[in-house]
Amino acid sequence: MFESLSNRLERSFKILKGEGKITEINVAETLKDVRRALLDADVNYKTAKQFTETVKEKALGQNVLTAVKPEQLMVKIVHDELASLMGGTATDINLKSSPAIILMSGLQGSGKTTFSGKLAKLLKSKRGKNPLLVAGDVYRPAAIEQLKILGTQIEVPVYSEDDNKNPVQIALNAIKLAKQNGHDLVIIDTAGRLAIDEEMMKEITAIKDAVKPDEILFVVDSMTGQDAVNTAKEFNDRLNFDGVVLTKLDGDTRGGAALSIRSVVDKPIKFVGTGEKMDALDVFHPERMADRILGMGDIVSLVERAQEQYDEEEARRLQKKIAKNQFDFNDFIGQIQQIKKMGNLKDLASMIPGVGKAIKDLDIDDDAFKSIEAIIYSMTPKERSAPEILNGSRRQRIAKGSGTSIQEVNKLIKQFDETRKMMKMMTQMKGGKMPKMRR
Ligand SMILES: Nc1nc2c(ncn2[C@@H]2O[C@H](COP(=O)(O)OP(=O)(O)OP(=O)(O)O)[C@@H](O)[C@H]2O)c(=O)[nH]1
Ligand SMILES: [Mg+2]
Repeated sequence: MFESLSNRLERSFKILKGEGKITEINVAETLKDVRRALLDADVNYKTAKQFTETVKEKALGQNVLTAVKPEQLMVKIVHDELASLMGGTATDINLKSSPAIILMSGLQGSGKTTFSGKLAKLLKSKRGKNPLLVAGDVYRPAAIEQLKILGTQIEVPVYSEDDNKNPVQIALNAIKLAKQNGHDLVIIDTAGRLAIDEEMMKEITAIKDAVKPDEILFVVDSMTGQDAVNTAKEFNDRLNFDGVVLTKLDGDTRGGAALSIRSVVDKPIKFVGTGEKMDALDVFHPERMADRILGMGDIVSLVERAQEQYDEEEARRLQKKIAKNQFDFNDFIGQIQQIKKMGNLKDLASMIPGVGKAIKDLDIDDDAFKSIEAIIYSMTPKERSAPEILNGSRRQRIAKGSGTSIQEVNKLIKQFDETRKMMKMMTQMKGGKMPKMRR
């Protein structure tokens, strides 16, 4: 799977081999190569550009970890960004209603009928569901037959009406029957259609409006690369589907669809098909897919361990300084950087239970630290490490240099002193334990 992309990325990381650290220059060279690899894998141009820009920012903003080499750090950053590009965490399908109704959509031959069977089998065996498959492709008698054969194979009943050419009615009748017979899951297979075929698009919209599905899944052949992404966009504009199923990942697909769909339609990939057999179905996990693409799981965990260790050492170092009342402005600015790295302040604060609602209308943004940072950066290194020496004339100079006022500088220093005292007290109270900092 994605073999050529894997090889190309691996080669890109080699550019950093032997380099002492990540610099503007070597990172640019590496990422030029990464971008080319992505484009060759048929990743959307904008997506590839955005991707390398994010990686660059992360790479240059990293702490220098002595335990890992620049190329290893780069593997880890690219890995995490690949996972985040594909949606970050796995997204489950919605099966809360009874019966839960799942509607298939997609182009001809994309794999809808095969996937309908696979999904019924998976949800029956792994989630204890009692599914009913519905033959909603009324245009080809062979299509109904195909679903019936699959149904027999996986021992799931198939609802069909051989003489009825109205898929809306068939779907409604099937749901009625499902309720009578205690099926808690209804999977509606539909005919393949082109987004440009207005009649056919109206038909699936009518089915959607009539049955109000809990999940509309868009099934797409991953071999079609960028076309898959474009079709996804067209179907999504019409149907506002809930998730994507990527089929035929067992072939020599280059990976473009898997990597670009999320960033183009902003809908999660939920399943991947990896063969023609009824059990060739995987729940999609962005992290695991990133592992597979890079095939460098050991490096990723190595860097993770080093980062954790760095955090622990850093916390220990700070703790010592606080206990000795040596916490200075360098540490202070380091802490501010850490907080900023964790992301948007308002988002962070709203994760604290009860705080979210309270700060909804408050204007907290990441500029909150701007003047604090400006003041600290206007201090000399000596002043930062020995704040005691900050007399009146030094404060005057800092205010001028940072574009703030002497009052603001005084206020910050006073707050800093108080914080320092409080931190010292806290470490004494808690027996010297500091909470671990996370990046
Ligand atoms: N290798 C491979 N083949 C697949 C996969 N999924 C489906 N197929 C094959 O692709 C072909 C088309 O699959 P169908 O399930 O009939 O596709 P469909 O979307 O229902 O097609 P229409 O009903 O004609 O629109 C069949 O030969 C399947 O066996 C997959 O994940 N891997
Ligand atoms: Mg079909």
